[in-house]
Amino acid sequence: MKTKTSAFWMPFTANRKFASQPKMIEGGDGMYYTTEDGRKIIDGTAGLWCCNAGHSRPEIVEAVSSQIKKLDYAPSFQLGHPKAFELAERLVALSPATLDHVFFTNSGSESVDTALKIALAYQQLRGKGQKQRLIGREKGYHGTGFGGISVGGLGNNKRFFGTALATDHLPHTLNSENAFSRGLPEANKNQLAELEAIVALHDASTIAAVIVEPVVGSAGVIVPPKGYLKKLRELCTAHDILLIFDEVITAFGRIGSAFAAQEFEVLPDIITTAKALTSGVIPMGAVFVSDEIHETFMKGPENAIELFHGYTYSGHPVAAAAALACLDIYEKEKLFEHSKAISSHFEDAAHGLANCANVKDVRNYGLMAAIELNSGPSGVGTRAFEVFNKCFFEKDILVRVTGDVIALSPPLIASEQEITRLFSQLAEAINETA
Ligand code: PXG
Repeated sequence: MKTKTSAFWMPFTANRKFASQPKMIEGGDGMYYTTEDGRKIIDGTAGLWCCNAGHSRPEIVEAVSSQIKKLDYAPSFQLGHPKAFELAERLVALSPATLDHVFFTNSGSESVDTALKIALAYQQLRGKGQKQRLIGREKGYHGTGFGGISVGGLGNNKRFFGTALATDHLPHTLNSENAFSRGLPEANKNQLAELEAIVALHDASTIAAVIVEPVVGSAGVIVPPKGYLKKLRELCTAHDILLIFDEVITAFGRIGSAFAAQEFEVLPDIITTAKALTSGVIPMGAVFVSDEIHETFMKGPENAIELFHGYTYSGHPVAAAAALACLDIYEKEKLFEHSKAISSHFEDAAHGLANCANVKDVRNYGLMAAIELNSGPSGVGTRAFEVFNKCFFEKDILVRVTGDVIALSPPLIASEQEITRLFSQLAEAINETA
């Protein structure tokens, strides 16, 4: 029976276009989705960059169902349940040393808002209350809360919704001279000069934090130039500004290490995560906070609430059970190591599309890749959207499209053969759309 589509107002979707040609997914298993018409398609995007362990893993299904039977819900306000504490301990064992405290949320957007609020409150608590400005970056995506869109750098996500917070933005690092770079592009421009200019303009005494995605996801896999993140850390430290890494996409093996902070050997003060924390099975996010920041809050009278912030579902037992089962899979199957091991095959496969029709750039790091096309005759995004449709309906692969960029981020369980097939099907779709 055809599904009725009018009641569900779909997020970030051309709703009327969708209704005219719905793309429905009815099942998931490992690397594959099953479509409404019964085709098995390769999931080239891990859902929305989140299903790192693959779909419908029996171990997670079992952990979730037995948790619901035992304890479906318990508050985390002035109460606790053991799974949330167990999960926090497991997580800080994975995170960079000194980021030893975890605040639970339910999404990446909530993780970002939480991180920004902690940064602002921290500055007040240590007597630097003037430090209230937040610095994001052009093309940054930090979710859709008012905090996230304020520091975010994508015009469409901001322009209808006012200007909530005091912000400024670093320039993005996409540079056409570096087109077709494999992995990290060369640092052939001083892309952080603007941070010095921003500090000169507003003064460091008014700036609380800088937030960046270590590798930009949503805006089309923009890989940091060599040395950029280290330099950013140095400048933040020199000006007494907190550095927040938004790792909602990059954490949990997407680029080979548990966190991008470890991959790039740069220690931020706060890391935001969500998505692959539970492999997308149950919504959950986690914000990792440094000892120094946490300590600053843990002063004052012991009976006083230290941070007036939290969510009904912070540390939800079923989400915590899903996350623990998911971390077990990552560990047992060595999926972060596997992700790293197959990343050079993935890189070769992605750059194998450099000569396909209308390809303008190929970018990659870890298991993230972007194939950027020249805009089609009917405007930005139309050609890439056509490729997306062809992939879904004819080539049996799922890819992600933003603007003219086709993004790939398969589950970490992908085999070399599946990656080869994913890119060869995509190459056909691109050439047939020329
Ligand atoms: N930060 C980053 C870096 C993200 O990528 C969020 C925050 C917000 O997370 P939630 O869970 O609130 O959606 C994200 C989300 C895409 C795409 O296709 C990317 C995201 C979400 C949906 C689609 O690029 N990233």
